[in-house]
Amino acid sequence: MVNDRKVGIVGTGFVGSSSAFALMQSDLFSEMVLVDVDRDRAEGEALDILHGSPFGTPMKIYAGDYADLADAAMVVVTAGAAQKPGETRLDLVNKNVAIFRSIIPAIRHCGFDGILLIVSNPVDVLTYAAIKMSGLPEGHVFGSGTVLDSARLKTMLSERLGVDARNVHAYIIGEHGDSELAVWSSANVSGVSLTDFCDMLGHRDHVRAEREIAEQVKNAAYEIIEKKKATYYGVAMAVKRICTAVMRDERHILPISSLMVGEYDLNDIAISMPAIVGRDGIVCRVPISLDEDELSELRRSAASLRKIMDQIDF
Ligand code: 6V0
Repeated sequence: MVNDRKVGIVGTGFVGSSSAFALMQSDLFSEMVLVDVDRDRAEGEALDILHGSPFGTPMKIYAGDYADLADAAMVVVTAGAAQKPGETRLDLVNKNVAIFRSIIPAIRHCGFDGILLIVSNPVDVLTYAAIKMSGLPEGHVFGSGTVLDSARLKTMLSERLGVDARNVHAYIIGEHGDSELAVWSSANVSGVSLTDFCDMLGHRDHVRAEREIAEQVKNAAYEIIEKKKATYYGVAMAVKRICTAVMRDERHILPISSLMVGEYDLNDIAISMPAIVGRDGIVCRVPISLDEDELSELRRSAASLRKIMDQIDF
């Protein structure tokens, strides 16, 4: 029996503990179990977060084992090595695929039958690995993908345009990493195309500005890691956003990483594109229109992921 008010987090480092802290304040769950190979770490984080919960909605928060995940409605996986300064997300691949070989079967063998959200990097490769290793229905396993990158894009556009980030509709799609792309052709501010909005504000050289912003989004993680060694608050809010879409059955459109089945002629690869997300996981993917350049960039992004995936025995 799935407990609709229970969430598990595997990996309680920077990202896992920040996600737990964000979820404690979300009112989505009344029970949260934290699992980590470093049991002391999981226990310490659980206690620290638990002690703050009476200021929100009191809930049960504890360190546990895989068996405690059996009836969770959602499990969020943030375990694994993180990027070091100068390292790309794809450099992490071998270390984290090896860690997934122990984590994912353990989650499955405990009887877990909920929604599995992958956050560890490289998130697209690890989402694919989790789909293959878990045996869960394909729509129940997906990655946080470019949800964070799209939030970074909206933040930067909002600052440039002087408008609420929630009125900015724009996506980063493709790999969550160096080959990701911004979909400028359909970017808009509350229905007004970005080009028209820039014209309205008297911003002239917006093509150059778009290029700069896309680069800043792509390099945001590197910049933060260079300055403070890790990134975690932004992604924790992305985790909370995705969990909200699932647990409240919002059918919200989010650029998660999921298994492609012919969209944009891509198959057997997990990559980010917008999808409707609800209580049963992925309701359907939404293949937004891309212009010719965007389509070839997306295919290039998929090809760079494929090159890495071909070296791994899933
Ligand atoms: P961290 O602070 O080193 O935490 C990792 C945690 O995983 C540690 O507590 C480890 O003990 C634990 N761990 C390692 N092996 C296992 C195992 N076999 N079973 C259980 N727990 C294990 O790293 P941090 O929290 O900073 O990053 C975690 C992952 O998130 C990394 O792969 C990052 O690259 C990734 N991120 C993903 C983002 C996204 O947008 N998808 C954003 C930021 C980071």
